[in-house]
Amino acid sequence: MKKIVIYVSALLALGSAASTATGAIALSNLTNPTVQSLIDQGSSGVTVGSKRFFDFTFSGLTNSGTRTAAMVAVQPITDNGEGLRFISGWLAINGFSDDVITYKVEETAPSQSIGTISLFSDGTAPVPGTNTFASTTLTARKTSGSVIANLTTFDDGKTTPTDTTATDINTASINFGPQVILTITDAINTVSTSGVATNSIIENTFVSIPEPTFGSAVFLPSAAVFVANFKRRSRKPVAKSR
Ligand SMILES: [Ca+2]
Repeated sequence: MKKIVIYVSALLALGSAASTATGAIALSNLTNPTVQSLIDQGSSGVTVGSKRFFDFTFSGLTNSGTRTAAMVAVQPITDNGEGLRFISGWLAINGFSDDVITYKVEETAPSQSIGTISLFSDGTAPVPGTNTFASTTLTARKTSGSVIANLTTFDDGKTTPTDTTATDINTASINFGPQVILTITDAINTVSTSGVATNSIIENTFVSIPEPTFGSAVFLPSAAVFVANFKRRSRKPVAKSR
């Protein structure tokens, strides 16, 4: 009995050591975090609820020079999922700003996996003009590198009386099969040739779903097909012998 207790507590210690070995810290514990703070966290990253965000990179370019990761503030999203809110003064006046943020997101909760991604942007063109718009594209890749999601927002500030230009879309979301780790690329663009385009908030939100287990509704239909096939196969020799 004593041996079992020691064994179990050793296992528990091992388990807790494994979960903290990454050194990830809660995003809410960082003071005034920026994308640079997240880059500094390296492969340890930060957590928002049960999601871990790590391996951040940043590149920023405008027509008048570069932008830095410290110019983009970060807040945790904890409503209707878990995610990151990027805040900055993206602006284009007869020019452009192109930022690219990449990172990895992992669902650390046991028996849970990411099944939905949502993208929000408040980008618009307060002074509409030819070829003047704010647009953000989120690409999610599996660990294999294959693209599982591609979401885009677009706003050129022209919606009335009828939106004769491209339709303004400020939110986009997609559902897919459960994924434990995803690589995310956010391309945040403002473009202007005659007006003014702005962007100040980008949100990436991830919703998890329970991982399918044997006997669950997800697996039952395929199990039924397997049994049916098995029955069919096992009947064949009988049919032959007739
Ligand atoms: Ca439009």
